[in-house]
Amino acid sequence: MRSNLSYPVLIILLALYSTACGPDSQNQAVTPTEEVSEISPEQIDHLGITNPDKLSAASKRALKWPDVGNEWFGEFRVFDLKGDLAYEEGVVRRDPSAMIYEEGKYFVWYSKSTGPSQGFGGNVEVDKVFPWDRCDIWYATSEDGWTWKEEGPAVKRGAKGAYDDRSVFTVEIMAHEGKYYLCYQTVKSPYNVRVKNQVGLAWADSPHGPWTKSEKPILSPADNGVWKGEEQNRFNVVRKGDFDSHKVHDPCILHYKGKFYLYYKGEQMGEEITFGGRQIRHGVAIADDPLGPYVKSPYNPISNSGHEICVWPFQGGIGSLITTDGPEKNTIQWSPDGINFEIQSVIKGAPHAIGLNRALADTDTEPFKIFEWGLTHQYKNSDYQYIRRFSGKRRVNHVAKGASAKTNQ
Ligand code: AAL
Repeated sequence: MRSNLSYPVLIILLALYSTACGPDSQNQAVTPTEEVSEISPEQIDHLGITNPDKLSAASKRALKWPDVGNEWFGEFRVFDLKGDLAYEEGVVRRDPSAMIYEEGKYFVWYSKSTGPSQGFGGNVEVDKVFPWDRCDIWYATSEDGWTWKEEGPAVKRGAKGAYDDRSVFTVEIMAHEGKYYLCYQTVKSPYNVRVKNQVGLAWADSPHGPWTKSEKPILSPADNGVWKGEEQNRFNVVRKGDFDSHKVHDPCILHYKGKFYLYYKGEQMGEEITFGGRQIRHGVAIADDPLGPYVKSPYNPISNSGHEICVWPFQGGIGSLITTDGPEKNTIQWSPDGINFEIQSVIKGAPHAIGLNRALADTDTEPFKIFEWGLTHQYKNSDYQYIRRFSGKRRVNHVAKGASAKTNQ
């Protein structure tokens, strides 16, 4: 039976516990030294705890959960697009940017390449190693977000010898004070396993371009990792270095608190598989001017999980969708300052490589509004990916078939 008593301070000391009871005691949970304080009768009732004197490790964690409701909890559905962005055999279209709305149309930018990829087994000088290798950045427009017209290339690979001569891909758009900024990944040839990836920037006065490219990358990997041996093996390291010592990926610039926050995904030399999957973390670099210089935050990494960057301003802070890799994958997080993110909800799994709809109205009113609809990509197979549309909805109840949502929640 549940107790109605208040439990002002319950201190659980593993040291005390292990000497008193031993770790194999049947009635005690084995937990690290931990303090649980101020358990209210409401919390005990809400969490369904049987006996507050005997808290399992799971109940102790539950007692530390933030006091959030289901505002950040929701589900996604994905649909095919029409027109030029419908699946096209032999063509890769992937990693859509956010959408902006100009001239009565939605605009999106994306990576485009053709033909299958051969991987790293052959001659990387001539092969296409990944679907995102040998890409240029293209753009498309749509009046309704369903039927799209491909307008042509926006940013092409650089001339031989340039830092972006091999591929430009995984782009994001920022519209700011009448100007347009595309930030994107770059690779210089040869695209081998140990190649470093950087971030480039291009700007224009119109979403149709013409685009001026930065002469140098605006972001590069940390240079404090050390490869071991000469073999093209990214797991062999003398020292791994920072979370972004190998690659800086998935850049996305937000105008925030009068500055420009460039969020990105880091890949580390000597990446490991952890209990949450690949060791992937996000970082941020901040500039006073959209063209940079971008200075990496000393608080990096700012996530311990994730993959493609999906960030948006929300109620004075920044929201972030964390997918694919790491112990906190499939969570939506929020930070009051763009740096210190906390989990707000755990979701079933969201579409990957989301291109948010920056034109949606009232996205500050409730957290899931930003996911009303947007773009994503999907793998047809390992060679070909195509762009699709998602819609997301906050979820507030779980209703049995035939029952009413009012009576069966
Ligand atoms: C994506 C992104 C980056 C990677 C590749 C293409 O999911 O993280 O863009 O480089 O895969």
